[in-house]
Amino acid sequence: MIVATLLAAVYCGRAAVPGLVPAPVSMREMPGEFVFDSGVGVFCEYHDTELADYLARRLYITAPSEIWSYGRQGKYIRLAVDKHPDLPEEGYRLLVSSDSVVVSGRDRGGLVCGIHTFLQLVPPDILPADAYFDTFTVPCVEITDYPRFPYRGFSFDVARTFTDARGVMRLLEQMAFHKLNRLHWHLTDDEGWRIELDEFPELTSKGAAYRGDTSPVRNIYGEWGRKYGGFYTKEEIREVVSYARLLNIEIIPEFDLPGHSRAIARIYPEILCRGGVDTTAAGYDMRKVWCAVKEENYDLIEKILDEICDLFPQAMIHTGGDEVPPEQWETCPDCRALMEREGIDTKGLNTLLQNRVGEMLRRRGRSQAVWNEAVDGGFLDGSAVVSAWENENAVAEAVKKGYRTIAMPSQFCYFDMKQSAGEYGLAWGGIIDTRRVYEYEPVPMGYGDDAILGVEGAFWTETLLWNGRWWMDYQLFPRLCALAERMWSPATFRDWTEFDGRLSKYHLPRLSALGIGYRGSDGIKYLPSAPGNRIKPAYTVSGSIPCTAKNPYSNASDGSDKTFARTVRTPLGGDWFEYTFDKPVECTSITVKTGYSAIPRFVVGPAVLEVSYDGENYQTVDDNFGYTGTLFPEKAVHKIRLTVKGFGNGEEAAILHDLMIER
Ligand code: TNX
Repeated sequence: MIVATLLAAVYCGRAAVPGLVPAPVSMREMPGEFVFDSGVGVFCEYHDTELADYLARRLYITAPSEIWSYGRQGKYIRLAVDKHPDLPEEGYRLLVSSDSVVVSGRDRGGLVCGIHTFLQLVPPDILPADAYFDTFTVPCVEITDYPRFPYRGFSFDVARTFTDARGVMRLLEQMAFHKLNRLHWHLTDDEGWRIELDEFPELTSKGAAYRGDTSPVRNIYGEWGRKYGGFYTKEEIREVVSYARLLNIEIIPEFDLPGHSRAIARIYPEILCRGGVDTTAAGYDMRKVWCAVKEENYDLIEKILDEICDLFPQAMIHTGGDEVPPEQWETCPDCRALMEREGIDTKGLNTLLQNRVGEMLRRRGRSQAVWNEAVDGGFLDGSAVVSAWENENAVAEAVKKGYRTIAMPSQFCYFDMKQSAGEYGLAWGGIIDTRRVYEYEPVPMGYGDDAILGVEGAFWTETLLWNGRWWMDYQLFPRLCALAERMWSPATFRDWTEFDGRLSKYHLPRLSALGIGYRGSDGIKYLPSAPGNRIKPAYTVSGSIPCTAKNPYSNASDGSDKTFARTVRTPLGGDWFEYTFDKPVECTSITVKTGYSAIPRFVVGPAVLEVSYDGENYQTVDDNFGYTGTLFPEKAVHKIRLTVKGFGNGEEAAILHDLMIER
């Protein structure tokens, strides 16, 4: 078997045309190949040992990396930073010949990009973290390559749904593999505060890092009562920042204000306005906007920025400014007086606040980035970088006004959007498939490439919740590969058929090898069942709460996935729902689905899911049921029951679907 695996590595992985993603500016294939064997070492210049170690680790070279000296004999891989006056920043040359591999960056960033190109040239079998090969081959090529845009970003929301430091580092590796160089880390929002601060330990200890249950922050999506979340310690943040730096990725932390601030406002309600907005309708203070007048607020922001700047040395800092609901300022006597005095409206007040916060950053020698709404006031400081997300107009507007602009219109760059009509995900920005991303042109009409700083993809996580890592992979890949090509490759490289072929033939196998659960072009990858395995035996649904006349219980057993049952009120602890089969059913799996089918709202959980084989005795299948759950029965199933726990879902109703039963 070992021999067979080695042969497979030697022969199958030999790519006739190495299909790189993103496509390099120029590549010349040459006859021959570099045969890697256990005698090959990695050599580097004195200051780059960490990169040499990184490459050695990825290739399972156990010999220590060595400092390069001329006149070496034998085969080698050499990493260098050389003067390339003809190459732009982050450019590199990669030369694979039969006795050596030389990766030569115009700067350290270029070297990192070149290393990742080389990692795409090795057979995919080499890429898994637990693979080990004594020998493999790489085709001889000569590549000269450099990026189209200096800023190639990805924005990751860890505030709505927390992803731990390891998960973030996994994302960094995926980004580096596609030559992205900026992680915009969305660390604060209404549903969570994820950074540990020395001066304000309550933010994490009192629970702004957790939502649901006894936490002061409640869920919006999913279950009102389930407690979940987390935060990063300073130590973890430093570790992530340093791993990012190794991979040529700068992290831009976001402290989103003045809106999107419910989590911090739940801990420090004194930051809110003195206003007459109704705060109790939800049985919970839903306000989320910092008062723009209170001087103590600016003191607090200064102190928070002190600690953020310390954690992210030299970085640009994002201070939000998006989606500020105007009502709270409109009803605050202090904010109203300020707006009157300055002759501005709430948009202007957002800009005024951002300029004050920007000033704090500039005093610390830092750049400020803001969402495009901050431009709307008309006097945003000219040094601010604008993340233009609402649409292509917002990009054009920011460019026209002369701001350094990051193009990330949601209609092309938001990977929380669904990829086809029937799939899970949001749709307000449209249905975005890989082709739509690939065909996106980020530079506004009439401008050249240097009109924008670059491009950014985004993954917002309010709907991620329980489906976790696989859904993230599914949403990011291969759409991120397509966007990476727009960020890196020349504008003229734009042939969908060629890209699609290159992707499926060469790149998807690499993603598989890296353990990425990408979406297949048919959307099949994640479907839990093979088509044709589904059976629809007769059963009835009942419950402790009546359903509406329009959406009765029978809708959850009518054989159609388009109809659903909807209760007349929210389910509370003790409420139950039951599915009773006419005849006990033999099957391999039964999936219980509740809530909307595209996003987790109106779910039944938190609940206990039970099965009964005899119609009388129940066995627990899942005592932490959220919105869906699958059971793999041991024998014919008679009944299935859901019993609601705790607070219920915090919405006005619950929705139940047909069971998905597999033969
Ligand atoms: C808009 S993008 C938002 C986010 C949401 C996202 C959902 C932006 C600046 N604001 O708060 O998570 O839509 O797609």
